[in-house]
Amino acid sequence: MFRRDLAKIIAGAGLAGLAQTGLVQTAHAQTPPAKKSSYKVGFAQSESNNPWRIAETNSMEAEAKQRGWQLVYTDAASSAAKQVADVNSMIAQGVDLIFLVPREERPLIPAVRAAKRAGIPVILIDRTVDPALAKPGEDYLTFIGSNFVEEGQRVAEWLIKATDGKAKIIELEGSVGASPANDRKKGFDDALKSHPGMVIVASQSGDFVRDTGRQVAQTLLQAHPDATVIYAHNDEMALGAITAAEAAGKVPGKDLTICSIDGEKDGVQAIADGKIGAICQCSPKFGPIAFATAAKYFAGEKIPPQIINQDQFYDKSNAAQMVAQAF
Ligand code: GZL
Repeated sequence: MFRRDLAKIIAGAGLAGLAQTGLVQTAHAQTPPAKKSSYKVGFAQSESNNPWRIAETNSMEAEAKQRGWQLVYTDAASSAAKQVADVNSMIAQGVDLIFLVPREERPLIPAVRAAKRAGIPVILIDRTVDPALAKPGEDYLTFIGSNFVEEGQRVAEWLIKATDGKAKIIELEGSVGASPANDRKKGFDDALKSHPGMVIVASQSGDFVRDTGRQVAQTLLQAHPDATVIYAHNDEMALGAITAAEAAGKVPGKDLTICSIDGEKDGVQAIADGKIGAICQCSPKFGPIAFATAAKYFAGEKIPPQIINQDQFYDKSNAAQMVAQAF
């Protein structure tokens, strides 16, 4: 059935028509709409459940206002299914472009493909989709964000030095299925494989949320009282882990080495206070780069398939003077 239909489509509509069906991967047609004085763009946010996400939304809204573009903003409230509906609604509204933070790597792919079929470019910011199923420059215009595998590697390298290669590690993972959670785990865990003294005794999701991170840390510290390290995929969960550790009578920075990713103010301050050892930055301030990339697209410039942010690294050598610039 499929082969016969495919033959009919090729015979009838030709490759262009075939491309419209999404049956074959074609390079993302970078044919922007006619130049306008301003644009109507969608921003499909995944949720607003921590300071990082709120800072990202504020950055995007500020940039839209500064440029005088109309922003169609949606918040999926931590539901990938709702985010799919939000993107489909933007397609129906005929926006000129969609900024999307796919909450999880797979559920958003059909919506990304639907936008392409509708001729609406999608820029993935901050998080990405499963690269085995959808590729930048083909299924969507581009991905702008950090290299999450590298973030995990950088924290692991710092930790190996900080513990002389000997640690029992509790890992607090981000939201299940999210690319930063998958890749920060991969980068960190793989970097430890050549160091047998670095043992991950437990790894569980705290959903990137402070209080969930606290509850998970409390449970895992009870199960592993001999743990010497907590690696959290974001500062919010690391700050929750500090509360759990202190409630268990442990002194962060003395009994436990805590490290994480993001670089929010409270996290960098905790380094200065000696409670967190190190944080790899992951800035939420996507507004300028996201809108500048969209403006280049609308001006007919070629957009690269990936634009990778450079992340700072905070430890006791620079935290005190860097707190002011943290988000
Ligand atoms: C990373 C971003 C993550 C942050 C978390 O780009 O998707 O989501 O690290 C946030 O703090 O919840």
